[in-house]
Amino acid sequence: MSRPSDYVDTNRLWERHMTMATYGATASGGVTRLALSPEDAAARRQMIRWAAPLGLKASTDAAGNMFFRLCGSDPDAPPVVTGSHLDTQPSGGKFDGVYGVLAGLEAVEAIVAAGIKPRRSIDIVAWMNEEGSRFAPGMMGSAAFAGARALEDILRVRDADGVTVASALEQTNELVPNVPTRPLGGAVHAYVEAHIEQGPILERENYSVGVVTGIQGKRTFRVVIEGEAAHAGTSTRQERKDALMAAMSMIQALAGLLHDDADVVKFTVGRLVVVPNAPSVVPSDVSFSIDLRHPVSDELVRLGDCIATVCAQHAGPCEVKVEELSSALSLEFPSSMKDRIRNAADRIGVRTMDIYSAAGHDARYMHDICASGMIFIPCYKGITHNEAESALATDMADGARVLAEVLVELASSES
Ligand code: HGY
Ligand code: MN
Ligand code: MN
Repeated sequence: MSRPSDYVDTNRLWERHMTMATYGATASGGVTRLALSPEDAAARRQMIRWAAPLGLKASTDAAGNMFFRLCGSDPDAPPVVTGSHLDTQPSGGKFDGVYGVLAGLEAVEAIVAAGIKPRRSIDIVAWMNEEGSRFAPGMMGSAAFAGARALEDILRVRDADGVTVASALEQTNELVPNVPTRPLGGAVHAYVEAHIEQGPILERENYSVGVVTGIQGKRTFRVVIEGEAAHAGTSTRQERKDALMAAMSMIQALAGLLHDDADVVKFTVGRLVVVPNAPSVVPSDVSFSIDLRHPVSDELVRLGDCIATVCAQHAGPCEVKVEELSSALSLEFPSSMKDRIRNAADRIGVRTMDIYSAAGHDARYMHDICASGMIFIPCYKGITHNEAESALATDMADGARVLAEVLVELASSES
């Protein structure tokens, strides 16, 4: 009996990644496709063009998530959902997020080619703003879908130019016309996300597929420091309210406090904004981001709760405000989903290893509302959030083959 995985087409999957990479292509071979940008809209239109011949019904919700539905024989049964994100980091690669959306499309195309009509509908989803670089925090679309974040809260977030998510979403919808809307959220039977590992383990251990056991916890903050602009030549150190010096002192103190020899704590200051950012003016206003991660939730809580105190202690003559943008504890995916992925891979002769995710994914929010799981494939030397990100076509196809088998099983199940 032919299996859906037999119909996965390695070249088609690879070529679609190369086509998607043209939407926001950079001179050095990476991709800049920020959430709700014109490039994001182009990628969405491309998905519609690929989905239409398969009879997939496109729709979008109030959070800007996009769905492509393979209708099942029982329209009332909660659907199975698979996907990831199309937005990238500013200097991103061709595979982070995109692989999950295109592996979902490839798996569904294989299911259709195999002549399988699932009982449950299968939705391929492209979540809005997973990366959180233009609009912070990330995972906005999946968080709103799962009810972890209020829609109003995400719509009012502004980018560095003061553009709100609401108005960027309006522009995107104008650039992607005639897509029916659907209610935000709703019952989901199960969710499976395919993604590149964004680490070196699978490649080093020579596995093409990883069964993801869980995702480490992550807390993000924005620190805003208010000082006073002054002349670099005439103002004395005594009288200065130098917001950048205060920021440096805070970051130095946090780096010391969060340093662990075991190198498990992940502390990142990825964004630093200095105002007026002029060589001969003492900085009046500085803001910086904090991305803090740890696999042990208690540790993440304990360390994250120190941040506001440390910043206040190092503010000097400046004012400081610490805002927590997101907080998500570590999670373990249900064994039922891990076993299902492992068994599907075994059935089609794909070797797997269990692997923990140090990176965050939209599956984190779907885990709160339905049985969820993730399938990893290797990426070159674990390089990611970097224009040099790369993956092998054969690994991508193996991941899509396992995904196709899992989706058919889930979409055929009664309970
Ligand atoms: O930050 C993350 O973990 C994800 O790759 N956006
Ligand atoms: Mn991602
Ligand atoms: Mn990412």
